[in-house]
Amino acid sequence: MRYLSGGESHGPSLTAVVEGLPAGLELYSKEIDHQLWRRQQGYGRGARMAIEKDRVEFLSGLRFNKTLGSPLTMIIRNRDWDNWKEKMAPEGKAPANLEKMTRPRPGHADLAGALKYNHDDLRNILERSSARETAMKVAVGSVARSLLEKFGIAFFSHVIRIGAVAAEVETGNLPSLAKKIEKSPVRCADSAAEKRMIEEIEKARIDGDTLGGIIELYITGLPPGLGSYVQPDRRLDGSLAGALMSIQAIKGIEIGAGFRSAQWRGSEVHDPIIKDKGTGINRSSNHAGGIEGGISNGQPLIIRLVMKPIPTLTNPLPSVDLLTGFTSPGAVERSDVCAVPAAAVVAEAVASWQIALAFREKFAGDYIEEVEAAYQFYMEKVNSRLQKS
Ligand code: EPS
Repeated sequence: MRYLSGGESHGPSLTAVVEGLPAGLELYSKEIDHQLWRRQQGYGRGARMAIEKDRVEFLSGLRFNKTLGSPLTMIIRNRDWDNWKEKMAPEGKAPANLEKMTRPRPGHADLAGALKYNHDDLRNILERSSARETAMKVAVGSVARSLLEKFGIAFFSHVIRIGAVAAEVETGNLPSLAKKIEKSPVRCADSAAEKRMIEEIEKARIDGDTLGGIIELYITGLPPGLGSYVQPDRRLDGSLAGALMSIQAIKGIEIGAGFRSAQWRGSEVHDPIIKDKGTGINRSSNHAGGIEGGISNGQPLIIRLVMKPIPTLTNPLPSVDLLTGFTSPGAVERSDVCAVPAAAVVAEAVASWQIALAFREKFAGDYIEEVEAAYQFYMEKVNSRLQKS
């Protein structure tokens, strides 16, 4: 499977073409729209989210809610386009009063992008580097998720830190806390931490500043055997890390015990293989976070992501005006104070797509029944080898 997307933040729409889905997969726009809605939530978002009401439209590849096996084209219209038609017109001349953006924001793609593409208006960079693109990441990921959910794979996410405030929530409890997390404005099940996170965001807003944080993903129901050790680019941990790090503002990733593995001994890090009466051959812990040797091992996937604070500051850092050459504060654009809760939903979607790629590699097939048959054949073998009753 593969996909490409296009679209500027204040252009007419975001578009994606997804290829390689099995034919016969049921897809419903209302399910994708629900994921798009989840991404738009979260305390600390800016005024833009009051304008947008993201909805997907299918333009090809689907008939009577079933995929055809042909490219699936999806579009999400930008409501804000109404306010940008002249300034972002694909054709014609720039309006006479167009103000170019010439003061790059430290931490944003502005300066490096201007040098790379030789633009003198930084808007030509920020429009595509903007996290608006994550709306389509979520739509594409939701399609993948629809496929994986048929095979019992479930996705959970929560926020375990915003700025200085850390939450205390047991990762294994995420499925039972899912409802509470969905209702939390910061996707946090620890009520005391939630309150302090909201206070931190308010303080940052007053100071013209922004906040990052840490997201945790918990993915259950994966069969063992996705990914491979035989070539570096087939390792599931490598491909997940690459894809998740490509989400705007993500600066670090750890899988399972991650950075903590450095301070423990091998006997403390590795997960003993045990024989359990109920579940057959199993593990007594999951520090590996569900991946060993680049392959899913049948345990839940546990991934943590660090998001840096958003670079657009209403109290901006020093910069240089590329037009005049004089020192000048970085440009101020309407933006969010904190988008960590939204990034958690994006991370679920990106992980869905990446896992679906590995799933399709293992369980190929041009139509859904072919995929199901391959999955069942394999799982019967796996369950018998793991002595599961
Ligand atoms: C973003 C800046 C803001 C955010 C945007 C990401 O957009 P605007 O400049 O239009 O206010 O709202 O996020 C989204 C539009 C979105 O859908 O998440 C940026 O500079 O990255």
